[in-house]
Amino acid sequence: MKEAQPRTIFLKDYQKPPFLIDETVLHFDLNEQGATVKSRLSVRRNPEAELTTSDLTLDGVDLELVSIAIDGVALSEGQYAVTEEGLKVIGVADTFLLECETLIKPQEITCLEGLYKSSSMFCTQCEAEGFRRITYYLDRPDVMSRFTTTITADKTLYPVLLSNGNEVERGDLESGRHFVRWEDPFRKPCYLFALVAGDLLNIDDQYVTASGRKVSLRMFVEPQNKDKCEHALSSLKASMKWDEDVYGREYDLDIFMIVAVDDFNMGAMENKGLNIFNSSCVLAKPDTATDSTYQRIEAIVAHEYFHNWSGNRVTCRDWFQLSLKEGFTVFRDAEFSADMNSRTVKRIEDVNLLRTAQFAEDSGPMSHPVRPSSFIEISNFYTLTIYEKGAEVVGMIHRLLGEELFRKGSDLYFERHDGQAVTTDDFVQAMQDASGKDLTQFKRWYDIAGTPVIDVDYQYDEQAQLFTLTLSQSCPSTEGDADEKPFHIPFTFALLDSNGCNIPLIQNDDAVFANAPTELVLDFVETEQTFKFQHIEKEPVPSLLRGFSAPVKVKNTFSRDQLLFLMMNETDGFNRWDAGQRLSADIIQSIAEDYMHGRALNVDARLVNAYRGLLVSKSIDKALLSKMLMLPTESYLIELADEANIEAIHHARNLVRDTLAEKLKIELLRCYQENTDVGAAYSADFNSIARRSLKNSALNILLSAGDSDALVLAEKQFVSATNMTDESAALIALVNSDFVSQRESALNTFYAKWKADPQVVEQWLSIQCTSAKSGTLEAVKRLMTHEAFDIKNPNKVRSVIGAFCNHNLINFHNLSGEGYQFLADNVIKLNKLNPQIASRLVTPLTRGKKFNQERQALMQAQLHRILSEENLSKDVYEVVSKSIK
Ligand code: 0A1
Ligand code: ZN
Repeated sequence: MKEAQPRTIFLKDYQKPPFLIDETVLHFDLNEQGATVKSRLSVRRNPEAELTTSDLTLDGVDLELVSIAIDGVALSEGQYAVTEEGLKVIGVADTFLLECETLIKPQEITCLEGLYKSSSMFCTQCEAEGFRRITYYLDRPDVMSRFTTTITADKTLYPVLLSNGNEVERGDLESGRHFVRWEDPFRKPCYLFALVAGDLLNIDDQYVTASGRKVSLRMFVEPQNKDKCEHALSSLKASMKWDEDVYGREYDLDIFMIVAVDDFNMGAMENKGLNIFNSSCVLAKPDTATDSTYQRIEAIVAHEYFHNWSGNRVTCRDWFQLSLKEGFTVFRDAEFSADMNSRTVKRIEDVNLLRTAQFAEDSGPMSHPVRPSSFIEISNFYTLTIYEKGAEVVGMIHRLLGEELFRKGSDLYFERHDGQAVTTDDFVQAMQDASGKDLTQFKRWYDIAGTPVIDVDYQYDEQAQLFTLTLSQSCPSTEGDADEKPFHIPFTFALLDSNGCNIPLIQNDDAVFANAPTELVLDFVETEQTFKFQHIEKEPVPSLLRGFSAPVKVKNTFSRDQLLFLMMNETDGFNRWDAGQRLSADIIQSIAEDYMHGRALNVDARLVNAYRGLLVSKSIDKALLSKMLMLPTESYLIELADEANIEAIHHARNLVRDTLAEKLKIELLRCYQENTDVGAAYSADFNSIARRSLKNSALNILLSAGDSDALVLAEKQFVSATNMTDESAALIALVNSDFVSQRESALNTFYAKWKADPQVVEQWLSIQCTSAKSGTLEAVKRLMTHEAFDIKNPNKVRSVIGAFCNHNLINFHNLSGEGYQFLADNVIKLNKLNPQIASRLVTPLTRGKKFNQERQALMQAQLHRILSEENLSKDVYEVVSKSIK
């Protein structure tokens, strides 16, 4: 056990920085043994600081201090002190020039923070607190400085030397070395600093901004990836155009660079002018990347680009405000993806993630508000709550204000705070000031953790032709709290008649009938609130929380027949899909109950008929249909349960799927044929994606049920596919089937074909590890000894250990407890190598609450084992200690 427990940092303790750094001049000497970093910082006392101190305290981790001087005079012992956490310079003046030289060892860094090596290249990751691993600094986002960076290195090994801003000078040096100098004209916090050095190729493009400025777009990759850049570059151009059109935001430097690196903890990083991407989130060509990878790349490229305004030009005051940049930027990238593709499908995907994973986080031991009030390790707070719920919160402001006022608000926000480090309150204030809409109550969304629950009650009075809707809200995290106050919830609502047509909504008799809206965003602000709608001639079916207008749980109020009606007739695409999910979930849940009680198992024929209706429908949008064909996932079914029985859920869900395969074989085969193109060139437009998704879902359903006609189709598709979507879909279908020899042979063929391509190998690994059939614990352990696996590479860890523990639930939760032990073993191993990855990986062990006592005890035992490890990182300590009961 650690002797001293890690310190908790509180928002309430925030104080302005006592010193500011106006200029930061950096000089890097990159060598094979290590790197020398010289810094020249123009420091001055902050006139606004609450706290005056005579000493300057800088952050620094694992640095070797070589020299230190102030205003050109070397400091002697006693004038400074080096500690575990940094450097204290004693008794400084109001303004001075601080010069430091430090030695670092990028080659030895396995945590992938600061300056490190990924294969043959040097690269950096400074968010959140990585810069302190490069040099002594005020490593906090409210210290913004102008950076000049000179990099020197061997010219043959590292012909490309990059940093933020514009290149201002380059030249050759002695001994085969060279240098490049970069200047970033924009003040920025050090978490946005970046450096890359390597033997990289560049693929170039150009963008002309709305005001006519030419911007060079340059993507740097290792030579073997030069044909995988096109999609990222076209996504970048589309993002630049979209941000001009929708937010009036132009790019501000002469060059925008993207670099792909193989070893990266997250998806990508928005460093000013020099975005660094995980290779798996940026490299694509049709024969190696699936449709979902294409869409993910489009979204992540946009996300990082949008940060240039929401994050870089206007940044966060402190890390408690992380959602200021992340929630807003996720909202922006989601809107972008919705505009580029199917809006309904994008919403379905986002809500699916929110309801399965974010809701679980929000009711788990690490639950925190969108603006947390404390943390031990900030890396643990790059969460679904900060990102996805944060985006929902911004989305609700958008819904409450409407398009035009929201744009006025964002214009005011960017104008008012350009060049500043601000808070989520500043964001809401700008929205309020620009719109005139009072958002005081709304702010509660930022401060309170947990998912609010809405109870819906409604009545129809035929005589009075009156429909009365009563909504009541509560939040589990504030239950019993004397101060429990309601949230301001935008509740989008409609009424449908028996033909599925929207009925005009008249709340006030004076309203002119013809102009009455057919959809309303209700301001639901009381604990219990009633809304009345007049002139409703026949009993309607209510359409609730359309488009999932707020991140809440709506207690299920519908009968199966009503859900069937909505599944066939809802005019809101999201709600139509959701009705199908609710109906399927309800049916699976009752089969699971019967399974647990040893009763006969039957699939409600209404579901089969509904699916038949969808499959034969000529009018339904294919993108929506492709989503409707997917049954609720096991993770979502677990999230819906009070106490989940994974065996029962797994069995019941499979039974429903197999019944659909059996009863709808003809329709599914037709769907497969009708959506198969032979010889067509690959296109990633959303219609083509929907058609591929449809046919591959049909194939998967049939083959999982053991259909031999589907086996023939899958084998044919596997060998003849001209794109990775179809090739991997065929492999997935085979791997999830009981055709053992075909499964093994397909896996071997696939690996032999693609073993040189890391992005495809990642897919190969995760396809096996997520399959209930092929991904048993033994098989997963065997894969960890395969040449394709490398525990130091986060993508490989995610594809094997992460995939198994998060998505192969029936095997991970095996009652032997071996799955839990396996995860704990690997968390312990990774704790030393890469604490961020270790602490993210541990999540499934913290979700015990949903399972029975026996499983909970097994999970807790593993958490205790982890906690008793020596030298536990802050990252793992925080998650595990908060999860122990
Ligand atoms: N800001 C990046 C994500 C990111 C966050 C933390 C990192 O290291 C701890 C790396 C990247 C984004 O939102 O894309
Ligand atoms: Zn981001």
